[in-house]
Amino acid sequence: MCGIIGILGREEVSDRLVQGLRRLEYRGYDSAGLCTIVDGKLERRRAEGKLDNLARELDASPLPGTVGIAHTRWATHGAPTRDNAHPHATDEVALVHNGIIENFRPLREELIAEGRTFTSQTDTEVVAHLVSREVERGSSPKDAVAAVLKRLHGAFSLAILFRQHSDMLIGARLGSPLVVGYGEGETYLGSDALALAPLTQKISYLEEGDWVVITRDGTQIYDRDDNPVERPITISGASAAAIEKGNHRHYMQKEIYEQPIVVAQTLQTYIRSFEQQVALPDMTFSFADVPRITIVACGTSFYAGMVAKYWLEQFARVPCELDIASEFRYREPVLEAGGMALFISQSGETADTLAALRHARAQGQKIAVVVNVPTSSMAREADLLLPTHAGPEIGVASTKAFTCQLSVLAALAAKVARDKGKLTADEEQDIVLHLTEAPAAMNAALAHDADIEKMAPLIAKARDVLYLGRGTDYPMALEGALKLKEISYIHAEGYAAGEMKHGPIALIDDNVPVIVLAPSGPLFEKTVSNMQEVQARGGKVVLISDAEGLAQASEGTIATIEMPKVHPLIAPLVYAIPIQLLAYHVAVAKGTDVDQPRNLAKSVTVE
Ligand code: HGA
Repeated sequence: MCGIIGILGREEVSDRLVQGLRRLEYRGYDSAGLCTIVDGKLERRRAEGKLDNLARELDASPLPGTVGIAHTRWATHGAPTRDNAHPHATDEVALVHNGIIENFRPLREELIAEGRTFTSQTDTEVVAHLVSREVERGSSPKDAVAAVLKRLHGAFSLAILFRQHSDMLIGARLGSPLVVGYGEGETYLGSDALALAPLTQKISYLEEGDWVVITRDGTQIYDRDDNPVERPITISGASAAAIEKGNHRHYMQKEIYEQPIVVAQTLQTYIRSFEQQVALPDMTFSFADVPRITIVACGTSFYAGMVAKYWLEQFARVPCELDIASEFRYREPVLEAGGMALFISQSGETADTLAALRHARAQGQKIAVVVNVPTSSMAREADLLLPTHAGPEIGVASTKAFTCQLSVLAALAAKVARDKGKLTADEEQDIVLHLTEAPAAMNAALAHDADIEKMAPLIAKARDVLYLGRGTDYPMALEGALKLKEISYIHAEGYAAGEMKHGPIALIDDNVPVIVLAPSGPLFEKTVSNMQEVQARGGKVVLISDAEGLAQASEGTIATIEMPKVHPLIAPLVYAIPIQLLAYHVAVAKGTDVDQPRNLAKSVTVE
């Protein structure tokens, strides 16, 4: 959330800053802004709303300058207006910020008492004034930043520009990601390697508390105690091409269609196909000794975690807790000694999940993470890193990262079960076999796209929608409802099918479509009974099942979506496709902004 980019360049930077923001826009799109130094003055352009508004502003009033910073915002403090858009500036200092300055109120009061005036409602502006005050008192930029960083509480990353130093950029990171990129005679700052992808692949990841002074003579990184430190330069491999839309109308559509390939790619690294075994990276601890697993995540990743809980308990017979990351620390969970805590996050930077990870680490838990960015903070803080190989996910509504998470979690469950002696080699082979069938089954599910598109208008006109499922289809029902909420703005709820009769069934009338996930298998009959209870009360049902299930239960439904017949283990991977496509087509039918839905942003780096 909130994207930052900075360039200390040899040539003019403003076009490249805007292009960099395009690669970061998925992180926030409430407003955007840019600042360079022109004729010894800090010059800004800022615009409310999408980046195109800023680009238009720059066309009308271009900004020269060879050093600059830019920002795309997801507002936390202050409305998404032009005045609240970053960069925030005084005459001396301009800066962009990702995160929250938790103690901004007393700092703001202190600065106002000294006669300073504020022009925004953001927490960020206090930092500009604090640094400026130090500079105005005669400090060097470096000393000014070192002094101010010690006064800030919260999680943030910053890129700072100084009026009197057109050859300098300073960056800082505490809790929100920031990378340094090294080019030919140029140096960059960015929220992630992707933002810098066409500029350079040579990247240093700043560690927690690090800050960096970039000048034309070189780059010096300091740690939180202001000691000069070296951080390795890695070749990122991030490719700007990976974030093109190709022939697709939206990133979300592209990412839905990529799933068979990226799931296969991911599974490949967790399966030894010749031996028909699951294989995890080398470990410093043994699952055999883990008495309990605590799974923590947010949003779609939380639902992947819920599916994993079903699998881990079923295969490995290990007790599993599941927590929403933003609640985890605050409910003071009791964590068993020797336990493993498993964190799931697409970005690996989700602030709530990262804070939960650190809490679990402090409680002596072994830390396992499933992330899509192997260089992320969570990846770097894990005892066991389980990467997904989904490639960059740009659509704000998670799709391919989710199914890749499920693939990794299935392999993990099988491995834990094997190490705990709860799974025979034959059973393991069986699981591997089913997992390897998943990509083809997902392709077969995608073949029903046109049918789903045709029935989407039925859902598009609804104000409320219910999703029902049982077993692992229950988290999938929750995920289906979340997808609808996120991109089509339809109020949707997911329920365990058997729970309907305990309350939610009162919601049923003929205006509320009920989408039932019921692959044929051991739970089919029970789910269908719950579906019939809904139909008996005039509910309008859409049934998603395989040919066998539809043949038995489609009578009286308003629509059906056919899925290939699959083993229950891989059903979540396959049934993810119709719920994603349905949300997608409903959103397109309603004309909402599929890739950048209102109020949301990807990679939630604030608590
Ligand atoms: N607090 C700042 C930055 C917000 C942010 O990083 N969001 O992810 C603001 O509201 O502008």
